[in-house]
Amino acid sequence: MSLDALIFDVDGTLADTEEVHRQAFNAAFRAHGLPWTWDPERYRELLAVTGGKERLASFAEAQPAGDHRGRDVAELVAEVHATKTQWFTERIASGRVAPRPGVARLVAEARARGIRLAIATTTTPRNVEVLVPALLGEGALAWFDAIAAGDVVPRKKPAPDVYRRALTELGAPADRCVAFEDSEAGVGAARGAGLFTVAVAAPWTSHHDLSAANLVLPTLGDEAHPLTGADAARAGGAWLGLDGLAARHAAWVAASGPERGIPAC
Ligand code: XBP
Ligand code: MG
Repeated sequence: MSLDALIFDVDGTLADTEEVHRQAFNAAFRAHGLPWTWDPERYRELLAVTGGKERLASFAEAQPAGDHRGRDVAELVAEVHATKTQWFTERIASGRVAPRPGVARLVAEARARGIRLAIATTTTPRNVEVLVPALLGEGALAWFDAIAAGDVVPRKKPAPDVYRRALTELGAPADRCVAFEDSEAGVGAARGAGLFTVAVAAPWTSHHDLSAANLVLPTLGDEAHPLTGADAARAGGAWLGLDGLAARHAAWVAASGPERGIPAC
C-alpha cells in the first residue's frame, strides 16, 4: 500500500466541536466579568481567525478599553482562554460530542492494516487529550504516533507548520500520507505541506472554499451515514474506505510528479 499514515485535523473533522467551543468562550467571558457574548453568527465570522487565543485577542483588542477594566489585554486573553479550555474539556469529557461519520470506521481500518495515525490541529493540546478518548474510547490517544497541536508551531493554519511538524514526528514523507480537514485554512495548511488532502465540510465551515483539497466529501461516510450519488462516485462507494483512499492517493502521486512537493516558503 502506498500509504504510511493518516493525519487528522480535530475541530470539525474528528467531531463537530465548535458549538461547544463557542459556549465555552461565552462561559469564560461571564466568569471573568466581561460584557461579551459570541452568538453563532458572530462566532462563524470569528472562526476566520485560527487559534482560540488569537481569535480572542483579535476580538478583545477591538473592544472598548473600558471592557478590559484596566487589565492588560494579553494577560486577560491568556486567563480567559485558560478558563475556556477548562470549561470546554469538562463538557467534552461528559460526552457532549460524537465522532463525525466514518471517522471511527476509518481509524479502525487503518489500525487493522498497520497504517499509522497522527493529529495536526490548531486547538490546544489539552483539548486533544480529552477529546480523542471521549470520541474513540479510553486508550485511543496512544493510537496516534504524532500529535501536533496548538502552540507547538510558531504559525497556525493556513501555515503548513503544524502538518510539517506531524510529518517530522512521524518520520514519513508527505507523499505517503493523507490529511483530513474541514476548513479552508486547514486545507491550505495540508496542501502547503504537500499532502493529499480529503476535505469534509463541517456545519461551521459549510461556506468555505475547499476546492484546493484533492477529494471533497460531505462526510467520510459509514453504514449509518452512506454517501450517495456524486459523493459516492467520488469516494468509490457508500463510504471512503482505506482501499478507495489508497487508490485515489496513488493515482495522485503518479499523476502529479515532483511539482506536488512542498512549495518553498
Ligand atoms: C480549530 C481552531 C481552534 C478551535 C478552538 O482547530 O481554530 O482554535 O476553534 O480551540 P482545528 P482553541 O485545526 O482542529 O480545526 O481555543 O484551543 O484554539
Ligand atoms: Mg478543523
